[in-house]
Amino acid sequence: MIYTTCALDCYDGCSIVYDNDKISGDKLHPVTQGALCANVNKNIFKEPRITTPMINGKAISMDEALEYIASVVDDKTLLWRGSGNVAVMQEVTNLLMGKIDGTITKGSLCDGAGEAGIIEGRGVNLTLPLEQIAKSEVVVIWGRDVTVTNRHILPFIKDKKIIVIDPIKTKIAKSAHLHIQLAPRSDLYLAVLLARFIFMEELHDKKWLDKFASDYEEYYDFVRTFRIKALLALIDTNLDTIGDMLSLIEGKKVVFLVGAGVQKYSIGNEVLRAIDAVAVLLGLFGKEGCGVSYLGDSKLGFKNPFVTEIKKVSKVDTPFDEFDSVIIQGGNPCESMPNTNEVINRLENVKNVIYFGLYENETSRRANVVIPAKNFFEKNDVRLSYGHSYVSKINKIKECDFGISEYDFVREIFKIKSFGGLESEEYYLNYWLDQCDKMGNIFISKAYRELPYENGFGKDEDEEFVFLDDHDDDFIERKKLKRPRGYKNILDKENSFWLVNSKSNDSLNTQFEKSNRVILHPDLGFCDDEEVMVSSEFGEIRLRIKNSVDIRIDCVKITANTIGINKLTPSIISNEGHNACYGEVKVSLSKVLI
Ligand SMILES: Nc1nc2c(c(=O)[nH]1)N[C@H]1C(S)=C(S)[C@@H](COP(=O)(O)OP(=O)(O)OC[C@H]3O[C@@H](n4cnc5c(=O)[nH]c(N)nc54)[C@H](O)[C@@H]3O)O[C@H]1N2
Ligand SMILES: Nc1nc2c(c(=O)[nH]1)N[C@H]1C(S)=C(S)[C@@H](COP(=O)(O)OP(=O)(O)OC[C@H]3O[C@@H](n4cnc5c(=O)[nH]c(N)nc54)[C@H](O)[C@@H]3O)O[C@H]1N2
Ligand SMILES: [Mo]
Repeated sequence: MIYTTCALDCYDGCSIVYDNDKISGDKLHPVTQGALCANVNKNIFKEPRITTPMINGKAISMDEALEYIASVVDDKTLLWRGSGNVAVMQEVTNLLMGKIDGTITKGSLCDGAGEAGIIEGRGVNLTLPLEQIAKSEVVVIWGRDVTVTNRHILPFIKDKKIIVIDPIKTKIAKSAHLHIQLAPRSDLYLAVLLARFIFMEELHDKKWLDKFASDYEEYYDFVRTFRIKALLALIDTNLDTIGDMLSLIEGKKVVFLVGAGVQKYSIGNEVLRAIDAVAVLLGLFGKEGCGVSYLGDSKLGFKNPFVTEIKKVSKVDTPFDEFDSVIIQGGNPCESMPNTNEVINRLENVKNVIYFGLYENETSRRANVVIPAKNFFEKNDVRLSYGHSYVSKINKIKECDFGISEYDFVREIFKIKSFGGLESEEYYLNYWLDQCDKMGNIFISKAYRELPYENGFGKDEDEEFVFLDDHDDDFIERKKLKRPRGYKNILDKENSFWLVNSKSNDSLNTQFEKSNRVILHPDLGFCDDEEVMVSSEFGEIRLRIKNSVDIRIDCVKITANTIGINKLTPSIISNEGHNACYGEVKVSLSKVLI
């Protein structure tokens, strides 16, 4: 029997037991509790792997491939790393970039805008322990699709009063006590409105605020600069609903589970800061059963042996064409990055596109050098988590006679180029583990706090919460729709829909099952399975219709595993946190003329 851990990019980071050639969820792990999702149980084994290194479509040996890569990488090389595997050893390739004076990326396709907002307000992004979530009375699920992306949290929120804030009637919204089906990109306004009514109804915790967030009167002035009627219209809600929400949370132990969905916008940082402010006003930080949970900073508190001084370019709007060689590791930018038409154009001007991954995809097809990787069952590693504070070892459970691990890749290229200074794999693995605390036989992150922000905000817990005091938004100005040409618009009304991004059960971003669906409201008059052209100012894709009453009529939902989705999305960068803004786009629909 061997214990290991799932390295897929997910809140849950499950602990796995390997026995008799079978895997199962670790029953004793506090988060996994014996259950694994379809992605690890099934999909990962079904997906055909890349087994041979290739140069220009010709199969070659691994040694030849590594010799070739060693001969082309230099100071005009970019490493673009995705999050196909989120374990710590992925970053060992930074050491190679350091040696060759190469370039890596900065910014995030994922949670960076929200994290920037949290840091502005709280000073540091601490993870709210699941044990505190379990002690709450009311759970506000705000832009997180827990039954899809974070299902191991479900036992911790069972039997609680649930409020869901999401433009989609998600599975959990259907059984919630209250679902606010707000317009996309209006979360900031909802949080501002909630704050206003908290003040008006004197629900704020003055005693606590005087100590931990004493600028609250100024925040009251700030939230009063917004007109209530205008806010209600933007959010598409009414005063009764706001009242219902406040009466559910008043005087209760409340946790907010905020997901990536609220911050895929240029103002994503402000959204998190305004949501935090709602919790702050109610005095919900640093107390049992209370707090705001977001995607945590899993490396917080650790010394990272892979941080070296390296040049950086944007991960969101990457100037690939400024490099001679681009190494793409653990990612699929030709599908996952925004504005993929532009990504593909730029990559076409790169001499050497080196794809280092597990599966064939739109990116591997455009690479002239392909290196098969090993998956997380085939190498040792250490897994931190953005959903909880447990740290687990990834232990190799099987040998694989093809592919190469990231550590071996770096070691071989160091050898060929006679670079020194690389420590053993063991050394790096222990470097991470040795920094952890231990609870019984479970490793736990250095940044773990039983009650985060109990003594205050900031790195040293001696600062106050910093409220948002400015709001500047030019989205309405930028949102100029171009109508698609060559297709007849069939809608009489304004043909402009929010693109709602979310994930799917049977995929992990672009890995595993693919979709070709656009989900929209039946009142738009399309038939199921009908083909439609979805267009934005950046590109267009053909998809098949799936009607659903769970979606607002002004939205279309396309999941992250849909082929071509990012032809529609903009490569703009969030105001703070250098994040992608997948939601900041309106699309139009046209019937496909046969
Ligand atoms: N429209 C839209 N786009 C999105 C999102 C969205 O919500 N909507 N979500 C965004 C988010 S949150 C994220 S995190 C990004 C993710 O985007 P990416 O980081 O590009 O991740 P994936 O698309 O999952 O591609 C992962 C690839 O990693 C490879 N891989 C897996 N394991 C390993 C390994 O151990 N070693 C190596 N070398 N390779 C490996 C696999 O071949 C796989 O193809 O996508 C973003 N894109
Ligand atoms: N099965 C599975 N699990 C995954 C992943 C996967 O691909 N598949 N991906 C992993 C990754 S990389 C990440 S980052 C996490 C992300 O997981 P989550 O934090 O759950 O984030 P998303 O799935 O991006 O979006 C969550 C919800 O936000 C809603 N939403 C969209 N726009 C808005 C808005 O403007 N306001 C509000 N209030 N809600 C909005 C969507 O309808 C959706 O229900 O999940 C991880 N877990
Ligand atoms: Mo993500």
